[in-house]
Amino acid sequence: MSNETGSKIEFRPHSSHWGVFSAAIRDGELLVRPHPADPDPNDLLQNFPAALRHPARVAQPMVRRGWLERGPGPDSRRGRDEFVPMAWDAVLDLLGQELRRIRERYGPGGVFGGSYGWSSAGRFHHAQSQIHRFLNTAFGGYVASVNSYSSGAASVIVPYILGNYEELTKHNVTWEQVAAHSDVVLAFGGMALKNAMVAGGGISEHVERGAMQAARDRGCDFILVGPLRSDLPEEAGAEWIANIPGTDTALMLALVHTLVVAGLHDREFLDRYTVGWPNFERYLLGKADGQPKDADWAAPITGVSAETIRNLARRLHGRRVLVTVAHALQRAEHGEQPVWMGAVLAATLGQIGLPGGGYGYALGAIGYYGRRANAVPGPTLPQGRNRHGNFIPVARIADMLLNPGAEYRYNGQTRTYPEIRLVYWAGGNPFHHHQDLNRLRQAFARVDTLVVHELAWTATARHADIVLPATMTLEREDIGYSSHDPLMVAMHRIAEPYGEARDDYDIFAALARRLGSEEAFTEGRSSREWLRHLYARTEQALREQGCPAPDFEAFWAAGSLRLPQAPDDGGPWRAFREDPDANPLPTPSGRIEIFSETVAGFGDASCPGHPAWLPPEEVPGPGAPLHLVANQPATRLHSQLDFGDHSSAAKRRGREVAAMHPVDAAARGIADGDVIRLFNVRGACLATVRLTAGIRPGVVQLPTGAWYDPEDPQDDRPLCVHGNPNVLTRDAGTSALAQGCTGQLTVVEAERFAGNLPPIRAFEPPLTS
Ligand SMILES: Nc1nc2c(c(=O)[nH]1)N[C@H]1C(S)=C(S)[C@@H](COP(=O)(O)OP(=O)(O)OC[C@H]3O[C@@H](n4cnc5c(=O)[nH]c(N)nc54)[C@H](O)[C@@H]3O)O[C@H]1N2
Ligand SMILES: Nc1nc2c(c(=O)[nH]1)N[C@H]1C(S)=C(S)[C@@H](COP(=O)(O)OP(=O)(O)OC[C@H]3O[C@@H](n4cnc5c(=O)[nH]c(N)nc54)[C@H](O)[C@@H]3O)O[C@H]1N2
Ligand SMILES: [Mo]
Repeated sequence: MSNETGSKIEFRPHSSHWGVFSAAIRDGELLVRPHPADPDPNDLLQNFPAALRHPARVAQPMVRRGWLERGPGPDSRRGRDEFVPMAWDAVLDLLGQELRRIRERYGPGGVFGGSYGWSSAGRFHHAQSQIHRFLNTAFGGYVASVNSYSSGAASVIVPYILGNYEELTKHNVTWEQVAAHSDVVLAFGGMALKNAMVAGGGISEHVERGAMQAARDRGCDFILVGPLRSDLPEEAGAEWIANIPGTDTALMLALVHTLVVAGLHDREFLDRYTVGWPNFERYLLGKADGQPKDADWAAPITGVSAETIRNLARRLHGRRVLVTVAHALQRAEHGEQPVWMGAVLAATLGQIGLPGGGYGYALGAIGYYGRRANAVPGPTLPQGRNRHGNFIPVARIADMLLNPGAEYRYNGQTRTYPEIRLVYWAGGNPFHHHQDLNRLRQAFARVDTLVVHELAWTATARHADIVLPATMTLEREDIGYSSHDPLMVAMHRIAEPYGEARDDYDIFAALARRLGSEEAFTEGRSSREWLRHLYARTEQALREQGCPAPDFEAFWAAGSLRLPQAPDDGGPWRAFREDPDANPLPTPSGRIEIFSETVAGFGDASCPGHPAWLPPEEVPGPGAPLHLVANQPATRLHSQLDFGDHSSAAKRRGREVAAMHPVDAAARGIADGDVIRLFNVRGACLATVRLTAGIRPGVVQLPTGAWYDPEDPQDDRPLCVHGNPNVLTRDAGTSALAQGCTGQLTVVEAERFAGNLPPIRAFEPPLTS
């Protein structure tokens, strides 16, 4: 490539979930520049340069020794075994044979192909779409997963109470409205700028900081409710109410109670736009259980004084109030409740459907929320139809593998876990995303075969039987597109593939050939032909709307295309407010449901018919007196490119940094910069501690994403020396309704780590022979 000679440097356009950029290679080094029009670009892009040729990359196909010698079958040596390199043709033959064996003996129901994960931004080489398409078109289907780790509880409850979940996050209150109209933004869990840095499919403009600054300049008050002061940026100038984690529902109940007894609730709104208020009000006022949910009741539960709660409630009355609830709140026990109760609070204030007011669920959590939608569709790879049809709620994977045939509740149904023989993953990292990793290891020991496509030696790859090296985004051509960012990007290839890495598409095409279904999978197209084909949909829509519609060659040469966007019209809730009979919500009653007959009818005590305070099972106590908040990392997307420079530079003593209050540290003889051991009944990890008054006492925060690094992989419950909080989190569903992930919160104890510091080996390739 001419740009690798060092003489001629040509920056080429590319994109990632954490920003649009251009890149070039000079003297063998990758240079990355953010998109020039981005008002607030982020440094996550700086994870690319060191990552591109890092030894943590997977260089060639590998097969686990035990699997090779003994054949498929349950094996507790997964994650403890060495690997044998194999040539591509041989490994593809072997895997093709294994896939045939599974299909003949067990059918598609023997394969778990959910393959949850964010993969990369390009819409064609999106690994999760590729694997689903492969399993559907060339294998006959698979056991799938539904919902996400992001919004497991919200996405199930919202259709019963508010309407369409996608519309709630993507077609509702925008940042433009916040800047222009909101008087008060009451943000449960905040809206940390680090989170909005990221948007699936790519993002060319980070607008959140500017919008908060503009709102603030206009006199808008930001109020942050949550354990970390950094959950709102300085630009917001927020007041901080540091409640006990997991208690927001009680706080919201007390706010509503205060409004109701003072007669400050919007009766007209509640009558006209909601159903079930009287039923809920009986609970609120304590008519049902003798306990009014007032500020005095909530104070000891939430750790917020009754006076603070009452004052806050009064300040909300009569102003344009936006209530936001971070995804994080529902990634916890009874996570459905704060989602529902946030909507009830916004309804009590009569604000839903007003510009800059109402309910901005998850606003700020991801860069494509609170933005205008594109007026034309983007490229998406058709996944084909899954004729098998069975699924699990995504976060129940370990339960499924450990309990085949067992019954469980989900969304009003009693379902049965299938018996899985082969697990196939491409584009996700369950050793990043799942909870209770020691339990996950046991679960993965149960299957016959675990196949992983990866660009790097994640813990998931290390636990696999067959590891196929995938290219990373910089090594292939693609199209970057997100439904709420106006820039569609022609992602040019920046570098040659690492080692023997191949595109997921080419790997699946070669396997499809071995299964006799190559044509069904590829439709006879090369990657470049697919890009042209997928682009055509956008081109046609542009032409139909009378917009400039460059052909693929022109788009590719230009490097990007600015798309028309839809007006910021407030979405279904604005229309509903204007005329609830003409524009009913798609809930069972067509109204906002404060009591849901449907949910009540499921009869699950863990999610009753109206929002309620349901005390969690897991609370701080002897042995684990501290809350642990395991939130999103600021320096990377999840576990991706944790071996990159930006992520590495933020670590201390090679370990992930945990935040702790000086009072909690002093009580344990811990000083800033010490390595600490965090532990509970499930496991333990090390982290380097940073002391800060910006965290509520009694709470420790350790972000996700440091790669799982067992001190002694032979142990059943090894110490993670690097700081992965998922060795500590609990693997239990939010409720019988949604069975969502509860990884955000757990309880732990912390102590100064006095022993010799174990080395970090997470980024060294595994042993081979
Ligand atoms: N404790 C706790 N746990 C959590 C959360 C929490 O709040 N607390 N949050 C959860 C949430 S919201 C989410 S969304 C999940 C995220 O969990 P994941 O989406 O699984 O995390 P990623 O690190 O993004 O995993 C993507 C993987 O795909 C690989 N990859 C990238 N590009 C390619 C490619 O082109 N081909 C292939 N084959 N592989 C590729 C990357 O190397 C990486 O290993 O984590 C969840 N886990
Ligand atoms: N930089 C970066 N950005 C990301 C991601 C990433 O990995 N890196 N991941 C993206 C993804 S996939 C998702 S789904 C979103 C996730 O969006 P969120 O789930 O909203 O993000 P988190 O950072 O996990 O949590 C936000 C904050 O909620 C607070 N919090 C936790 N528990 C409670 C509680 O009980 N009550 C209150 N009031 N506050 C609480 C924590 O202090 C935490 O910092 O982020 C996205 N953005
Ligand atoms: Mo997520």
